[in-house]
Amino acid sequence: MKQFLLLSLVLSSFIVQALPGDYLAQQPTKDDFALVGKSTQATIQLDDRDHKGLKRAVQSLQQDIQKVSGKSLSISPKTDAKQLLIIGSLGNSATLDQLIAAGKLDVSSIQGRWEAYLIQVIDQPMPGVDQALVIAGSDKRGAIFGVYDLAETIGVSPWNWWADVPVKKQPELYIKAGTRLTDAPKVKYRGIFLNDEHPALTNWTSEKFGGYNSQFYQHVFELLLRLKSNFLWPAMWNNAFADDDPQNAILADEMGIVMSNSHHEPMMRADKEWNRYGKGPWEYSSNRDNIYKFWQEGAKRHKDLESLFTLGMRGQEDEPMSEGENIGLLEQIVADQRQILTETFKDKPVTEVPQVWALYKEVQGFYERGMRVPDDVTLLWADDNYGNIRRLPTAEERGRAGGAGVYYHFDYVGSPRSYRWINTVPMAKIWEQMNLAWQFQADRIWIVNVGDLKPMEFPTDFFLRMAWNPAAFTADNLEQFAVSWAMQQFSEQYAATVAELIQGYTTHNGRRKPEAVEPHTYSILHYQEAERVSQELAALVKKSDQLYRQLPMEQRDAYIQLVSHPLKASQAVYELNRAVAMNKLHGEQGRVTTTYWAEQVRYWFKQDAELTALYHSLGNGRWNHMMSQPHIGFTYWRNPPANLMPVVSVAEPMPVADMGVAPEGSAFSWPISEYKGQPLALDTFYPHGQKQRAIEVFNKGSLPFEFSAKASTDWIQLSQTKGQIEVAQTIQVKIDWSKVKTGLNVGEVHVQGTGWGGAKIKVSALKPETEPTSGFVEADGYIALDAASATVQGNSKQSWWQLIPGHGRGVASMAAMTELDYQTKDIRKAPYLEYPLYFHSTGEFTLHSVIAPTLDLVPGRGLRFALALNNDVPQIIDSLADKSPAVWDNAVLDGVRVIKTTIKVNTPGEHKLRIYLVDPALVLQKLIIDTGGLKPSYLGPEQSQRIVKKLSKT
Ligand code: REL
Repeated sequence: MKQFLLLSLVLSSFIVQALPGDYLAQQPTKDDFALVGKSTQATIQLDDRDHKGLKRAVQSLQQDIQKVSGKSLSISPKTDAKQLLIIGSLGNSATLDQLIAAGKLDVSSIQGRWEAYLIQVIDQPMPGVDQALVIAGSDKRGAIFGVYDLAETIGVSPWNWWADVPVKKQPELYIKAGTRLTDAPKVKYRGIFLNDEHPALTNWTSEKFGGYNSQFYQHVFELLLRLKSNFLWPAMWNNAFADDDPQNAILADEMGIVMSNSHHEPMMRADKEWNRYGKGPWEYSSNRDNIYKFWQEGAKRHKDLESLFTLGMRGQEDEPMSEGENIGLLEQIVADQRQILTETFKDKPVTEVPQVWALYKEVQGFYERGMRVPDDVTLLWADDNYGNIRRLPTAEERGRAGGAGVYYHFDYVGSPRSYRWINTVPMAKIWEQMNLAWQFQADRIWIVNVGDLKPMEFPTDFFLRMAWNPAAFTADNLEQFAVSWAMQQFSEQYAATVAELIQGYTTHNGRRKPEAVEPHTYSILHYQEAERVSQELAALVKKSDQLYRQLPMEQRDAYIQLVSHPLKASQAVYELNRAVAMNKLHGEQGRVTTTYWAEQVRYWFKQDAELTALYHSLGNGRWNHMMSQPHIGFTYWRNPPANLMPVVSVAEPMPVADMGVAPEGSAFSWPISEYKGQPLALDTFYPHGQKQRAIEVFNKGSLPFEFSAKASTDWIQLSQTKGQIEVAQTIQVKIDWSKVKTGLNVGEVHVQGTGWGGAKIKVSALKPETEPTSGFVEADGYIALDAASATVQGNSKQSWWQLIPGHGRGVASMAAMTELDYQTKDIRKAPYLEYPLYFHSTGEFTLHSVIAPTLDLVPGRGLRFALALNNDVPQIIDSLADKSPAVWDNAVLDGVRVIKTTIKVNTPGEHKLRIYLVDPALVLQKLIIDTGGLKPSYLGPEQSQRIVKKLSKT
């Protein structure tokens, strides 16, 4: 976190290329173009002939300029002003033609390209005009994107309407003289899928717009265009885009959005339309004629509207086709669908009608078993619904005319657990996966399931901007993007903190989605894990609240939506679960604090409801319903119908004093331990391990009592030896290592209070024979390493280990990357990560390699790495050796896969652990070597202590 902040501060004035350019003059000179000058203002010139969608965008720009500067620029087809903002698409603007003919404008950089635009300042463009700013698009959307580029540049965030981000007001707006920039997208279709939309989005749309009609969709389309995207799968749970409001499809086309339907809705017809109009069963083998006609109508309806036809067929409501529907039949279905398209599009060959085959869920299996579609159809590979791409094109597939795309998820309804409530996907995870898509040339379609859209502003923005130009995003500039993004939404001085907070809460949610966090997820017994996470979140919330108080009033609503709500709501769900776990433990131990934890559960449950209510009250209910997705009380994959307050126990304390004693790391406490025959002990102390361990002395009754604690030997140090207990107190136990002999030392702490005899807690301290000289030191029964602590050896242009900051459960991960299709031949020559270790013990130990839940997305390759101790022959590990559903379930819930292997340490002392690169896409997060004392926990222990060898002076 600290590293992140530092980097952010250093770069806070740096704008990532992916955000609009810096052609707005902050200190204008007389040569700059005055869009809005002191006493002048430009006229927007737009040809009457130009696209209606462009006109709409220009009108939005006009309003944006007004919001920013207070001045309303007029829009005119004429060129009779001194200062002109000339906007047009090539071939539809006489003014652009004139400038090109006069040699004033060179459009060769955009001509003939898909969605390209050029923004240029021209002096004396034509007689009578002093200066012009030209926005020329190679086509309709190119021009629209140019217009919205200018809107962003003058200070209007794409989230102005959708997240109440205020515009950055400036009375005068100048564009730098000499500005000339060209841009065009790298991924052809870039879009979102509105899905799983009930209750939140559906209730909101019906309250605000009366349903999923064109008044609603107009805002979705505009958002997409402002984010320079062009593609939509509409909401479909109980909706049919083109049928609910016939204007929907017409408006999409007019504004410039290419419509399609989700993977189980072929031929531009919604699933729900079949319920409304279909005759007979949705079974092609038995009801071909009716389904054929149904599809014919879809093709006809969308013939003149820009569309991407989904081919194939699945069962209704996202189910596989019924048994008996086989590859042969599916090939027939695609052939029939092509036939329909051929008949409908008489004016062009069917190969020029954009079509996609979504290889989602079971459909990928059809492909793997040999089913093929015509070459011009785009193959849409999907993730596993949890953000891990299942497959990317092979070299042969990359040669297909239709190319490939990727369908990704930020939201999902299904097993092992739905996640529909809040943003849970860290930016670095999206980058890591979509960068692979880009490397493997899956660049025709990038579509992401954004659920209700609203809580996914940041990842959606990131995904779509990355789709525009994936090459501009590298592991090294991701954090800069977050800062630049934050700068666009809020004042510059808050940007670094905003980026840090977003990174903070998404790292937390990436560790485990709130819906899947359970009371027992994070350990309340070991490594202070649950408490540590609690402190991390509390620190973020504190920072967030401080920032909130400093923020100008007008930025606060946006801040709640984009930063503080998701952070605090994630904290509430986490703390609720921690409190349930504490309530259970304290209940079992009979503590008076049981009731305190029950109240904590109620507090966080109420807090969650209040956070939702606050969100819904913003702007007089502007976002009412938007956070109404139930998210507490899951018992299986499906969400509960409403948030469910967990069952808690309440203690009725005895009217006397009664002592209990619990050592850290143990669910047992005194005196229960006596009856269970479980002697109490603290985990063994090591010189380089945990510094202190706690003994809790607690009350089970309502009257106070005196206690005393005595160590049996002078090397055991206690933070206190007596006191009065009303509720509970903690005695911290430390070791005075100067008084400890080499080998195992055993003593005890005797705690006396009420009750007979008192509690005796065994304390052991193990002083190894040798003093560690260098490396991460074995202590407490393990060595834990953060992947990013490696020394990287042997990186080459063909294959390399890449540090990805902000990735994974900690601060960074190490990813195996290679040139496309590169195969590691000689593992000994492959790049490797090296970790210096220091062992006190010898033997066969289990190494836990914690990796991202990436899949073997390159056919024929696994997801392998190799490991070796020192110069041993590297041992190849197939991280996907176990492909059972249960293993996958755990991996996606845990956000990591843990691969266990055995390593043999023959001698104590210094060793080197090496992790060799074998297959690309493997991402290493952490390594833990269990030397016999590793305790169960979710994240594993924090990194072990490292001794750095002092260089001897020469
Ligand atoms: O994430 C998906 O693509 C599917 O789950 C959806 O298409 C599907 O509509 C699901 O929400 C319906 O139950």
